[in-house]
Amino acid sequence: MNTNLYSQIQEAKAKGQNKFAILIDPDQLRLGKLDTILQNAMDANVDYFFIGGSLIVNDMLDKVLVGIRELCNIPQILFPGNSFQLSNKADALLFLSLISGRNAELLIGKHVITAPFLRKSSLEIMSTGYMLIDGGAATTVSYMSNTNPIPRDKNDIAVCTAMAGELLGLKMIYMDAGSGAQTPIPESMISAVRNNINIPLIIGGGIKTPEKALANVQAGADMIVVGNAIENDPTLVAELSHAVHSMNTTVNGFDETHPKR
Ligand code: 1GP
Repeated sequence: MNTNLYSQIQEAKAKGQNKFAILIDPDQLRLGKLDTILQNAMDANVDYFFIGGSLIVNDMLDKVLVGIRELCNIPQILFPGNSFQLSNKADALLFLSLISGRNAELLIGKHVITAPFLRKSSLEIMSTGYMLIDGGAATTVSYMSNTNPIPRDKNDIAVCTAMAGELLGLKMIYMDAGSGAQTPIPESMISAVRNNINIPLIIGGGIKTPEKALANVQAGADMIVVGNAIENDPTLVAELSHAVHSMNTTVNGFDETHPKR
């Protein structure tokens, strides 16, 4: 069981090394594709799996977590769309507070309900300020959360929101255009936020190409998350992972903080 993923993320950030995570939504996943995605992820040194979705309608969560664990040792981080998406079978949990919204339930309400379970669980808890950014069309997460995303041309709102999250003591900021977003987060917003916070910055939503992933890390993202594009085409894993890791310092050809598995 991995118990110190946050330290790993912080150390990588301090060394200027970027991380790549694949989002696996147990609802969307056709299980036939899981084996291919896992093999490609191991071959390409993917750093993490994020597991979750806005609307898990089946009971696949535990099955997916166990299935992945049997086949590979890439850490699994829960990215829950609601308080039912919890499982001790994962390594860690993004304890998300939806700081771009004004829905009290998602700022603190659900957290109160889940705190007793989390206190007893073996999960590493990573408190994360979650910021929805307008990705060009209404996404499941904006509808389900009953919140408005931050307009994509309002860098100042994004910066102030992320700064507030850091000042509140949150450990990471996750800016998300929403799964399947038509338009990913603009690089100008990523760099504006990067220049004003010190905690790790995760970027996701609508990233479909290695070029976009690279542009995002060049703009200051510490971690890139891709889901849909990989579900549609698992062969993209290698190029995306390579692009995200391409700026990392290497030792003897290998990422210093990411030994080949
Ligand atoms: C969504 O950031 C993730 O929360 C990934 O989005 O599925 O569009 O890659 P995509």
